[in-house]
Amino acid sequence: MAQFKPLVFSGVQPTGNLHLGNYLGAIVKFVEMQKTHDCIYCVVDMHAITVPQDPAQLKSSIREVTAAFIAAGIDPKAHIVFNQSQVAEHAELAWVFNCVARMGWLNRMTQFKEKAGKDRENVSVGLFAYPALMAADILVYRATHVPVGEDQKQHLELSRDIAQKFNNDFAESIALCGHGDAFFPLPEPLIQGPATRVMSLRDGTKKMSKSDPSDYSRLNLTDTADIIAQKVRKAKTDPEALPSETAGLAGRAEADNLVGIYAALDNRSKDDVLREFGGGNFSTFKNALVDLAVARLGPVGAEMKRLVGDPAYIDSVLLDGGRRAREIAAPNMKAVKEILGFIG
Ligand code: AQP
Repeated sequence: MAQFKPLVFSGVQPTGNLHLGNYLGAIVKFVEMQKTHDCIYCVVDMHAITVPQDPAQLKSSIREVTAAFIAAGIDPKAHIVFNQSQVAEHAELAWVFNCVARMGWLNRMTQFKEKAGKDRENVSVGLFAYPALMAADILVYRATHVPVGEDQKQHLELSRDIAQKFNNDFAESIALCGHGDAFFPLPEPLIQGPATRVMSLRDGTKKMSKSDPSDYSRLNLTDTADIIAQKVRKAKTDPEALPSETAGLAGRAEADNLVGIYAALDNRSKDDVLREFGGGNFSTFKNALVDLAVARLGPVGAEMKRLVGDPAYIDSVLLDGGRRAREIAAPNMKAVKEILGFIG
């Protein structure tokens, strides 16, 4: 198989309040990957419109996600930060991938089933085709590594299947056009880091999510210290004391989640956290969790608010990133068209 230059790509949707799950599951890893790789981080606004969006709200959410990236420590000069819709090649390659991906593959996507629910006939075609656009986001840069939370594993596997099928279907043309035995890398999901699946504060069996109607289900990056304290104190628990070892968290989804959040925020293992708090009651533990969450999220939220107050700066970052992203995407898309047999 051809060798590809290591390149990281990942995206976040501008669809509402960024929460602790997005932060620990994705953004913290984005920051880390900058030390070892060239990285492209994208505010995926075209994914956002797969469900209805208010245009004014969408614009401010795009700026807010960009601000979160920068506030968390992503360097938009050393790496690339931009919003997806600026680079038309994402949509162009997505169409090609719509023609490569099979209906059966997309029919198996659990996120579509969850989001469409009983209203399947009424959701947008875009919601169904979302994973093909996601594959295009990654592969239009021929990116090799994709840091994501656990919930995106299935979509990443589909991206690999699409890349593989394209490489197989067009193997002869790929070779004739001088690209060896494969045009696309098989992108590797990086599902690791502090917390790959942060659960809702109200229900430890559901993932923390932007679209949960209860704001008490999540800690938002811009929550004030008072709000964080209220949400953590109201977080669902059970009547038992905290166990002294992780084995004792089995079957206790809410306790497991809170201990996992504490461990992730403090860069410790769950066992280590339980050595400190095991045997104690939840109220002592929750007080410590409030202090830790405020200490970790407070500075990020404050910096986000400062950056959002300077939209001209945020927009300049996105425009510069868009220009640099296009420089990589355009020649790749041109090569895809040549491989397909298109003229021009
Ligand atoms: N609860 C989570 N735990 C760990 N990682 C998570 N991610 C999302 N929720 C959790 C990761 O955050 C990145 C950006 O996600 P996204 O905004 O592009 O899409 P999403 O997964 O749809 O996020 P939400 O918050 O759950 O939104 P809704 O409510 O619209 O479904 C991804 O890497 C994701 O894995």
